Amino acid sequence: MSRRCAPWRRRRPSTPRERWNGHVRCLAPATARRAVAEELVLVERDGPVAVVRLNRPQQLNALSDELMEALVSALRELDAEPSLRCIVLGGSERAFAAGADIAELARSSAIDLYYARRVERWDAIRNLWTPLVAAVSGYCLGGGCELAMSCDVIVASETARFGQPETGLGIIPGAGGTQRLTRAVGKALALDMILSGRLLTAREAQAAGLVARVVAREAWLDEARRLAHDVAAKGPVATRLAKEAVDRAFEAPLGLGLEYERRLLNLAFASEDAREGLNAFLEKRKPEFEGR
Ligand code: CO8
Repeated sequence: MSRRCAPWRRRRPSTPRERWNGHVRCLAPATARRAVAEELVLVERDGPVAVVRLNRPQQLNALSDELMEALVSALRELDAEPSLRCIVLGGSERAFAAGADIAELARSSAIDLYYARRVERWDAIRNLWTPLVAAVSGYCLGGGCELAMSCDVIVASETARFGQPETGLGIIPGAGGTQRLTRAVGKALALDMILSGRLLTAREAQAAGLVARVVAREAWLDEARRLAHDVAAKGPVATRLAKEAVDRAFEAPLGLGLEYERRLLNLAFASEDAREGLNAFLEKRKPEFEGR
């Protein structure tokens, strides 16, 4: 059965179509936008873990405005789900992400960038409660590297290449690269990468402290999933508070950071999860955390 297009469909010939039982189905604009967003970001649930994959393979997952919008909205939705305990964020085998979309940047004025609220999207990722594991294979460059660094842990395939090549385009890293990379690998290596465009191999990135685990080419996603399931098995209140406390280590002097940690420990201690975890150990059983 094929359907006639609604009048708005005829006025907007560029609205995406969907193949449905061999026929073209016309999509209302909101539905069409959602379909496009769903294609740009693939979400798969695996119990308490979600795997979110960037999906612009022709452009090596370059982070267009549309892709970032879809990504942030998918992550926010997942973050609000109480049963979700950890998120894996990955790309394809060839590229985690090759940076911001250069064609889009070239078309933008400084004022476009200023008003585009792009930075707010990056803040939204940083402010997620749920622990995020970046699963990196292939190119992880520019905004892609900044995206991986916005996650809590990076698992890399031995094929991964990390870099901040923005100065080669006449710009500088703008989504945290100059700050997070420097904190992760130190000033000497960060400046080497940012000024010369040097790419780090996965092993170099691991030795420098940017990457937590390096695995064989075929294992990048499975290892990230495995790690996410390990995180998901822990007390959810505790993993969220621990992430918050570690992040604070990069923002506050030691004394304030220790004070913050003490307060978060008290908060964790007051949770039902803490009662459950401590008692389960004494009763020699597996804890059943409720995230409260
Ligand atoms: N943007 C848009 N398209 C891209 C990008 C990109 N970043 N990277 C690759 N592509 C496209 C290519 O144009 C090409 O498209 P087509 O087939 O239509 O010609 C396709 O992807 C495949 O790329 P290549 O043919 O170049 O593939 P190679 O294997 O030869 O090279 C590289 C792979 C080395 C990754 C190469 O593509 C490259 O150097 N890409 C650009 C890397 C880069 O400079 N990234 C930094 C971008 S700027 C940035 O990230 C700033 C972030 C600031 C954020 C601010 C937020 C507020």
